[in-house]
Amino acid sequence: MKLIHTADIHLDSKLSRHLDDARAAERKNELLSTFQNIVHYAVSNSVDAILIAGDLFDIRNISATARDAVISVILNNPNITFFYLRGNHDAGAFLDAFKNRIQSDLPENLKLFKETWTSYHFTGQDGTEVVITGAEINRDNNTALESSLALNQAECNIVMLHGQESETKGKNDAEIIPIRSYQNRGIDYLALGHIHQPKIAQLDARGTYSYCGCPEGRGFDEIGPRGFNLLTVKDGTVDVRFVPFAQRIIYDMKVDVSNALTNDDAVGLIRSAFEEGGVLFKDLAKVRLSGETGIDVHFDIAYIAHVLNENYYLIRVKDESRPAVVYDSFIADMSLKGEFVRMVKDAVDREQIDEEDAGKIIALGIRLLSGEEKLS
Ligand SMILES: [Mn+2]
Repeated sequence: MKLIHTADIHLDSKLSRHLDDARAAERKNELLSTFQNIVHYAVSNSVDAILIAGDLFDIRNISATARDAVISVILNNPNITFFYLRGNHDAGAFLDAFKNRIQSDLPENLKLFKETWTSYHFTGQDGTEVVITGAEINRDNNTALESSLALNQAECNIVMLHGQESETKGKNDAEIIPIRSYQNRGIDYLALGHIHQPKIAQLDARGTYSYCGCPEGRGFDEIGPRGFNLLTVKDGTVDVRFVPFAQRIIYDMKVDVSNALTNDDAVGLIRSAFEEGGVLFKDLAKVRLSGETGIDVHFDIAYIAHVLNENYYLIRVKDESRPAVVYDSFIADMSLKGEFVRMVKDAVDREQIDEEDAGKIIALGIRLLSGEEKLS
């Protein structure tokens, strides 16, 4: 039997923290189409069920577009069972709208959970059996959930929860999942949602636990490959594999530009770093220029970003490089530049400023004295 574990899709996310209006609108649609594509993947790969471990929607007022798309995908795929655990961002409004739309009870292939444990005995197309148990954590029930979980050790058990994993025992004050409390309880796979960074780890001698992460990075704080977990249940065990699936990957890259003399040199180094790192034209990247540059090198990051943005979906550039401190080349200079460098070096020797600041001061001073830069 094959199952998909997804979570934190956050349909209708505003995305405005990192993206301009046009791209935010486009990424919002991409979140929705990625969810639909996950279902298409399930259909074409004989997946029996999709486990949604919370945060399917981002806000309480769900758009008609997202609501209708999710309703259609559930109604149009009766052979796929959707185990939908509502997370801390989800709304009951969706389920009300769903019932309204079909003027009857929710369809058989949509399974829900409540604030106490609910178990579903589920049989796949190949006859494999699994028990899927879940509960929706809130501020008041998490210690009760820990103590009331009762699984049949003889079954293959998948447990679904949405909350923050914690080393320590849960207090009744937050959506906390104390992982240790779920050890040696008969869990084969603990399907979690809430943390957006994918993670697969050993739960105990028997089981695995995993945050599958959000299927699309939504900003420069959600970097790296995103996708879902494909679970294969066989002979009472659950094998888990992360499937990269995001339409665009978001990167955060440090690029050493020590050897660049011009903006276009820097662009060239960034392009090479992108090629090496597998960054595609459709991707997003935050590039941090690093290293020690020549004293008369000055990067125009707006220009560098502009050139890269002609090819890539979205590139942000930040200059974290610093000028190498090269006293020697000016120290014997009889000009005003030489006098200036000697003055700064003197301040370093007397520990009035540090080497890093000295580098920046010298670089700016030399440019000013060369007439390249105006004080503003
Ligand atoms: Mn979330």
